[in-house]
Amino acid sequence: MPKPVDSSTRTNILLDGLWRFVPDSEDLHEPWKTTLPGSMECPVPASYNDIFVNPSLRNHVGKVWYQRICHLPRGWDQDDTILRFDAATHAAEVYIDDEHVTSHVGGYTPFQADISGKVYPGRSFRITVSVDNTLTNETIPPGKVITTGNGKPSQTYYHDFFNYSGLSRSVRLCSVPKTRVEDITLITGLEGSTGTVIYDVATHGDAKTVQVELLDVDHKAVASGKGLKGELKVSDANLWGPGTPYLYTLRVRLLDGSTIVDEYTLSVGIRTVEVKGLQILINGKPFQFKGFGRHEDIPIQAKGHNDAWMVHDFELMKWCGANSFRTSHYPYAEDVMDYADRQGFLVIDETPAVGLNLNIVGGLFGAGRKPTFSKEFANDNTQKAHESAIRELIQRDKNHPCVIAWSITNECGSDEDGAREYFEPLVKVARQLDPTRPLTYANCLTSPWDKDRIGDLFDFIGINRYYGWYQNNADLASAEIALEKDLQGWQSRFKCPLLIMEYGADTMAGLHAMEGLPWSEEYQSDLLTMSHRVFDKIEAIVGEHVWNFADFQTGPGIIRVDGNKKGVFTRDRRPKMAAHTLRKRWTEGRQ
Ligand code: GCB
Repeated sequence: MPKPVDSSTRTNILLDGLWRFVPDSEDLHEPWKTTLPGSMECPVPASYNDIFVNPSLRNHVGKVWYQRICHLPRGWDQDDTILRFDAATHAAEVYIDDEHVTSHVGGYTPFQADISGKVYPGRSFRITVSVDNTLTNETIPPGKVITTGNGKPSQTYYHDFFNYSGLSRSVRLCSVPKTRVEDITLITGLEGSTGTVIYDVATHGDAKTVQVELLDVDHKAVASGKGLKGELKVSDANLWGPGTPYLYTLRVRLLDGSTIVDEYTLSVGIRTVEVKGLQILINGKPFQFKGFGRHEDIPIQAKGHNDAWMVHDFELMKWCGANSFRTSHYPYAEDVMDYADRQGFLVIDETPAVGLNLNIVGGLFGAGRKPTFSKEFANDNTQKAHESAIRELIQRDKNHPCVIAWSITNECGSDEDGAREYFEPLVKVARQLDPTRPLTYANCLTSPWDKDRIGDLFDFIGINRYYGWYQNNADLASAEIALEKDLQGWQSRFKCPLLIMEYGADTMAGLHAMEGLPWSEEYQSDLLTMSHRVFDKIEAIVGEHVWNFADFQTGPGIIRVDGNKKGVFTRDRRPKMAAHTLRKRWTEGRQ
């Protein structure tokens, strides 16, 4: 089902707020059959980890239980009732009263259950959900549960952000007609000044007549069509573009005679994306990316979606002069994608396939190498989970004009045996699902240009580099030489656009030093400036995304001080010196 919308035929009730909550334990038997024990309540949407003052819950491994009582409104008897979770990190089992109604694996994409016939208008019912945060070598992202010295389970993982868990996005009850719009796929194009919108509508039930209209911002119809598939043409179309996000509304109506059986509306941005030579063209014009790798990460609520923080983050990005970001390292809340559509930000939309690399630490610090693509780690089941993550991401976000590319993995072991065999089929799936958008991945330094085995499968390549930080630390002069040599290598071998997807330095806000001291605000700013000098010399570079927009929480470790500090803003969104440096470059063209 497409994202829930309100319309003349559809109603949604948000189930956000406090839910009963309890971590799983041996004492709980079929807890969905009764009221959850204890007095804990957990807010939705929020990760549960930082809500309670309880280290063992913060680091909990396994299931937690959420529960609430709902009422189905009187009058909800004609239509179907859908229970929709925008996300549950990472796996969920859902029960209505005593009955299991659905399960889902994958922490950042929506799922739903048709609960019609299990709930009754005017009567209450109980929703119970278990959310399991366990990561194994066969989940995306991967992880491993180990037993610590004191015999307790502990979740380890291969990615650099905290394994925040729970119901971090909204839950809704949706009333939808029995005959309804079930899916829409749009492809927009341009023929001279005429905009084209190819549409393909799928329905549930037997729709007699399908009427499609494209409305402008004043709600005037500018094009219309009939039937499940067709093409709309808009002469002198207003285009969706970076900073100029014109959105039309596609209104699909299913009719029985003159009765509207279902009405679904969707924002449409008419725009094109193309990779040509060393450039990425948006609406036929070369685009230069300025922006960030980000995280969904705020104090207390953690990965919980929050509109106030979202709007503020976009304002800060605009202040810097940014025009784009990557959803590193997982699909962000749908509200973020909708907002990026409306604000005219370009988004590189990434799957949660981060950590498919057993050699990052070994590669950086010279420890022994282990095979990533093997029975023991990224195996056939991992690949299946990865494929499903790609399918669910593209299904969810395929109609967003802001999404201009799919990134199917971050920093995999792309130089290793088995990497090509693992990725080639996944690239094929992604291209079948969406032949219109470029595909990319973020390359890691441990798989350099002369050893990488997958770069040619993609339309452009994302490059993550930390010269001046993990390499040539405190020596920006040598870092500059090494960075340039590295990027020249990629350009000469692959002859495709290169987007710098990560570069940066950990920085303690408030630490100042006159001369090149890593962790100081000056050093971070100097490192960015040094990198910009190099980027500006390389023709294939189509822009830069700084790592990271803001400081974020990670698992504990000797190279992390209360998280990763590479933000140009602190975790509470105060600017470091680097934010001003970026603003100068991105708004005034100064280096
Ligand atoms: C990377 C990863 C990112 C880390 C970053 C770092 O290459 O893609 O997830 O947070 O490095 O700061 O080490």
